[in-house]
Amino acid sequence: MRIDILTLFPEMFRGPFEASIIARAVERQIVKLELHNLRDWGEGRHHVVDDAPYGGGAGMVLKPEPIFRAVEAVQPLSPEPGRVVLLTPQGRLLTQAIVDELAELPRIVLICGHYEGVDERVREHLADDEISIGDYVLSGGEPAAIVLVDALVRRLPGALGSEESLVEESHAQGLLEYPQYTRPADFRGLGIPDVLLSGHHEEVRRWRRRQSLLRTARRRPDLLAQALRAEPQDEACISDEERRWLEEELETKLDSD
Ligand code: 6GU
Repeated sequence: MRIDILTLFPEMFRGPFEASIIARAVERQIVKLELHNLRDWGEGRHHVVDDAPYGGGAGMVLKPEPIFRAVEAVQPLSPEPGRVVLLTPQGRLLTQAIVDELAELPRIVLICGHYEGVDERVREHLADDEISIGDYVLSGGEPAAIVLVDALVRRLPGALGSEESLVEESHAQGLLEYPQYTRPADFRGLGIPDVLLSGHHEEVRRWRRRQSLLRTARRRPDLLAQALRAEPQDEACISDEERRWLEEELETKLDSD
């Protein structure tokens, strides 16, 4: 996969891209990450990229010309044109399903918005997709682009080591992770659940699954509702026995539709 990133702050990416799983994936040529400074396509001698909003108001708006020119210059750098994704708080909320969809593409071009916003014509006539990483305001799209790249890269074949992939597989999709412990078994008088020391693999598996369900029910009722609606072949799907156990534990009835 190739990801081109158009940004006014390429330096924000260097640290995150030079560490851990992303750096290793780049090294293994599983992903090609190309940073481009939008200012290179700025207007005039001062490479201006922003201007005041029509209609007045505070802040500056990213001008359309530098962004259109940048995309038009970057798309031909590789044979297949990339999906143009604008990172903005108005975008569709990023989920694992969206990450998995984007991870199938051979190429993506990310545009990082900044200042008070981006000229609407970029959204309407240049971007194929708009993504937000959550309902809070960032100063720019850069941290969101880093989040998206991280989530994408770990889905690419070969990006994770065998141990990391195993962790991925054991994580019930659509449910929160169960509690994890490592040595020592007694940390300052704080113990760990006995079942984890029992050596009964089936018991451990059942305990973890139930912890996942309980945690999801208490912290993310929205995710639990989705899992309760899942098809039987889905790993998140909750059996009748599990549902009854959960209802007892929560002392409440759960909707079955
Ligand atoms: Cl993609 N950009 C900005 N500026 N803020 C955000 C965001 C993006 N996603 C959540 N908040």
